[in-house]
Amino acid sequence: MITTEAKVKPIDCQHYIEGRYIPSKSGKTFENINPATEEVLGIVAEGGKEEVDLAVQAARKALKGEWGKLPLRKRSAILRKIGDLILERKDELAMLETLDTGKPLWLSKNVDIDRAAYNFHFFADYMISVGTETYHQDDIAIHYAVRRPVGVVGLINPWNLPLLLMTRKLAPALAGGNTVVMKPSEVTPMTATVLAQICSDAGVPDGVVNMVHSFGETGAAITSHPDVDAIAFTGETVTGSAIMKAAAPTLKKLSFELGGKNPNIIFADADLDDVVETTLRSSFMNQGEVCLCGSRIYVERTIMDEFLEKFVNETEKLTVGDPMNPNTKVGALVSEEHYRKVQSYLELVPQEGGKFLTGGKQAQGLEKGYYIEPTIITGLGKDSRCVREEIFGPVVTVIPFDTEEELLEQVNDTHYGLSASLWTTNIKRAHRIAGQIEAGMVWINTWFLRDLRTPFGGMKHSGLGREGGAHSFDFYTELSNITIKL
Ligand code: NAD
Ligand code: 6OD
Repeated sequence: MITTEAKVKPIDCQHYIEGRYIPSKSGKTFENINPATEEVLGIVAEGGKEEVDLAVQAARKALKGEWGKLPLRKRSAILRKIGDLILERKDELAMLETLDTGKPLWLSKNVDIDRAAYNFHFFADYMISVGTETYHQDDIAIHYAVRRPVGVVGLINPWNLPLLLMTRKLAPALAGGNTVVMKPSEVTPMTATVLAQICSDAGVPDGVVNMVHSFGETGAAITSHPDVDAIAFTGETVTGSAIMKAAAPTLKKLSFELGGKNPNIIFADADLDDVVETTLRSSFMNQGEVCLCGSRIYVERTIMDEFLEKFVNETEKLTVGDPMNPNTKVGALVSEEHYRKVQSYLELVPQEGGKFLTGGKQAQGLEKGYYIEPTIITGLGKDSRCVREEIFGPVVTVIPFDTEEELLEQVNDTHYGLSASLWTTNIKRAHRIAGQIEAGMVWINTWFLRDLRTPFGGMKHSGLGREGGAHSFDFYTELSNITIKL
């Protein structure tokens, strides 16, 4: 039995508009469920078009106010303070994130909340160091560019890394002088609700940060709103496509971080212990609910048996269960709906000719909650739905390969192109293969190693544009070129 005892009380969530928490005009609400226990955590205001209108109006008004005109150092200091306050409230935020998502508490603390704070600290530094282009055209003219805010930006986010991903957008948006309307996932509303208060406590003026809670239709009211200038979205590829359509009539600037079905490629000369240790994380961290997880594992045939023996053995040692237990490595999936989706893929495995080497079912001995055993599948062909579609759970397929040509053909035979990992000690091969993988990010002999200055994002159907450092800053600012005739 799960004994989830929160030292922090879960919270009811209201919208945050012009510096105040407010309920929906309609009075509508929905329940927020703890996926680890199936208990109701709290009540969430269900916003609609009316709340979106109010939030956009507030953001529009604040755009004309002091925010965008503040001296850079002052705005930077506010960003730094937001990061500091996130760290001060780390235990509380980590607890709320775990209650909402079902992920292990240690993971919320060490990955989600730490990174949320760092997103602000990073952009607080970045924004005061960044310059623009200047050209001296002989004795004819001097041209220089200035940066301006884009305007009102809609920030729409998924449930897997709620605060990490929201702050990855909010920090550069604020750094650029924009005002925002945030829409957290309806499945994980709590940390964004606290974040709004933290922004205010750090000195962000009322109306700069607004938030509406609700489902996809309300997200659509943001993406089609004529007074929203840009949309930064992370979520499913099909949702990205719907947003692009909705945003087209008003020609909004768009940034998309979408789905992935990432390859993890293991050559025979790799350090197998290192491979297995990292592959455990790249397969099952956050219950496999990370867009960067390597869910398609390709192993050179000569080491397939040795790799599988070690990988299965280590996978079976992973503790699945209570997210509050510090020994837990795999917590609960985020919701009943998502659990059913992952289960539906597991049911397909025997029909598609696959074999479970371990896992393949609900985790045993847990009466309540949405737990699935870490699952390793072999024997599936390249056209299997489990190999082609994003499952977004603790489920990986392992496929052998013989030649580089055959490997690359399979690796690139997907409309996704987010990330890849590549394991080999042959540097020439690493460079050769990495350059041919159709993915926005390729890790060699590692995974999930990030530097916020680097471009983050996917190609093909995995995204549009890049986040990180200059890339984020370019998205959240407009360049205006000024020419002085000499
Ligand atoms: P989702 O697309 O269902 O929902 C994401 C957000 O969009 C939610 O807030 C939702 O309410 C909102 N939304 C839904 N329909 C909408 C519409 N028509 N218009 C506007 N907003 C709408 O995604 P999810 O299930 O919450 O998250 C999982 C997905 O996110 C996976 O595909 C995963 O790969 C992807 N993801 C990608 C990255 C990345 O960086 N590339 C990071 C994390 C997650
Ligand atoms: O921004 C990051 O560093 C990061 N690791 C993001 C992961 C997103 C995928 O769900």
